[in-house]
Amino acid sequence: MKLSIITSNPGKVEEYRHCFDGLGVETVHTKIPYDEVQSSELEEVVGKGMYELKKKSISNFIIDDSGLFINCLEGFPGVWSAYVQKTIGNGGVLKLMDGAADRSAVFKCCIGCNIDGNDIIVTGTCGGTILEESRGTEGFGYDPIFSHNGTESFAEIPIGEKNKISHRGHAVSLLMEEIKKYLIYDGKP
Ligand code: ITT
Repeated sequence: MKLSIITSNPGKVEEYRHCFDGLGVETVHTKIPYDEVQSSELEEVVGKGMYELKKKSISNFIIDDSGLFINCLEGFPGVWSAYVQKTIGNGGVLKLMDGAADRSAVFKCCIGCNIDGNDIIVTGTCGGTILEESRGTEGFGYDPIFSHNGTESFAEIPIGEKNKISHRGHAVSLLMEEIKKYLIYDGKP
């Protein structure tokens, strides 16, 4: 099985490669621009993105819309995570949370997968907390300020460990369950 990972984000590509390597799925990184609609739902962004790509006759691919939802900021940056990371960055998010008692947050990853003419959309989550300061050099994006266990940040753990517990790792497990169902289904009623 071969899937194109369509994204502009090299951090995502590395995580998908690492996840899929052990699952017998070959991945190819492909950069194809497509319109990302403005929506408050990751699933809607992914659904419309898949539609755009299929209109261009592209098949057997994965797209990923993800984000960090911080409870005391009412889910911000959420679907605006990429823009917020590029503008105010982790330092800006920490400033917004200055003095916040509730530092809980959830990472979400919505995968849209087109495989042999079938569309699968799954969403993985990972709950945790926002640390008081940035820590670590691994990973990308919000990894230095997010901790799944309240002690180490995602940027302080190796990629293999992050994949075991992360929103993206969770989404890949859900996706593989769906793909397996479809592979054993022979089309007969
Ligand atoms: P593509 O749309 O091209 O895939 P992108 O970086 O713009 O790349 P998103 O629109 O899904 O991707 O933006 C989500 C942002 O959330 C991303 O840019 C990161 O800053 C952040 N993010 C997502 N997953 C993350 C993770 O596992 N660790 C840290 N930050 C993450």
